[in-house]
Amino acid sequence: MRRYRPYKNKIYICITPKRGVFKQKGPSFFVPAKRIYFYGDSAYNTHMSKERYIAHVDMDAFFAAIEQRDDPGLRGKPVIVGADPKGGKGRGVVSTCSYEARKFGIHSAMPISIAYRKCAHGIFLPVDAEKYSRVSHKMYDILYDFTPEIEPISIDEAFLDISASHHLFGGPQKLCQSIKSRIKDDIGLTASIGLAPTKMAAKIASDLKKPDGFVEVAEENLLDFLRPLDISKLWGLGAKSERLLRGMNINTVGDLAKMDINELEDLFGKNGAHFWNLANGIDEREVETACGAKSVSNEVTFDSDTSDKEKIEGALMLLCEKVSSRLRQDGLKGKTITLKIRLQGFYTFTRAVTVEVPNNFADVLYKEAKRLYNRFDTKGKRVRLVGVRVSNLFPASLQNSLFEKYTDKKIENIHKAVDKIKEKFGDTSIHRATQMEI
Ligand code: DCP
Ligand code: MG
Repeated sequence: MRRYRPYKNKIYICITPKRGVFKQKGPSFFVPAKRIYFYGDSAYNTHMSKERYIAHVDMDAFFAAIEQRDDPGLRGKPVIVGADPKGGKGRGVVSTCSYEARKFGIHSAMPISIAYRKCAHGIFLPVDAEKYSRVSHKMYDILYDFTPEIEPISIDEAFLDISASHHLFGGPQKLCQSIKSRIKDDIGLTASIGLAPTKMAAKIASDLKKPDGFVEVAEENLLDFLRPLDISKLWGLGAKSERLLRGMNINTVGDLAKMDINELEDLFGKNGAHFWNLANGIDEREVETACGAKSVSNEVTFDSDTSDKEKIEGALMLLCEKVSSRLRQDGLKGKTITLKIRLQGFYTFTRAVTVEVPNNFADVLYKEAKRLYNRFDTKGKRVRLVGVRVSNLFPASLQNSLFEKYTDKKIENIHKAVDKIKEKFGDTSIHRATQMEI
């Protein structure tokens, strides 16, 4: 047998979270020359993966409610905020109206002359944009006390990803109730909140029990929740597409969910798969915080479609290394790890998980990406492409008290050492043992 000794006289650096960095002469396994191997283990057991909890907060009758708050004489009365009705001859529209005015069929964007006809005895008030904007700032200040992950949608409406912070407030439901109480106590107004695993469901839920509502859609009830909804509730479905579907007797989200994805793709192109996904509760869109880069990602297409688990996991590890490096270069950490899988036939899926602690460690990314991949059912199809994306980004320097207890200086130092090695010897100088060429 040929003796394989390419490692003679070479120094190998092994790094383990437990033992730190040490040097040894020659490894005990076959590895390509000039490579330094990095052994990670499950050093991140404290970083529990979590289900997604997205809250959609929407103030009730916002402009009108502020006016009622400031003038007790308006409470319980139909208040219409908007253009001057000029005795029914006014131009312009209704901005909003109190729930008492809604009973007369008045709503936002309705011509003010029609609103006047419907409720001439209503109290018509002009828009006080500056005042509403001040209240809006107070509302956002309250929301930021519960999570930094906020996507502002409008003056009175925002998405919150509370997956990582709810444990500090006694769970997702308690956190939502606390937001409602704070808004009531501090600003004297009511908000309605929808809590769900997806943005679309959270948004629909917040509207169901207005005013002062709270509706939770648990992960296991998501499909039951979506099924009876009218298809007009589906995000992004235009009036033309809606008419087309109704013509085919598809009237509810459940009807759409049962359709063949191929048929939908024939009808709506790539939007077809998107609608099918939404109808089936698949909505990986994230809460996009207003902070610079939204995500860092990398993906690879295999030379030929493959079912080889080792090859796919090797590819994932390489991708995680690259994303991790890029995050650290850019001084960022992220909390949401998304796996992208394209199967033969070009079917593309994403699966995401949010971890408690923002991080940029390749080990954590790989552990999560691998877990997502292992949970994914390819239904016997071969894999064409895999990708890894990290989002919900934070500055790496952020000493956020929400996460402080989890930071592990040792592990941080190991990654810094890896970065230094890469800086000196190049990107390919250091890899994990299971990582494969692709
Ligand atoms: N607005 C407006 N013109 C519109 C819609 C809204 O000026 N066409 C303003 C007035 C609303 C505020 O934006 O008070 C928030 O819009 P919403 O759609 O959230 O409506 P409301 O908060 O008034 O009522 P709801 O309880 O239905 O959320
Ligand atoms: Mg509102």
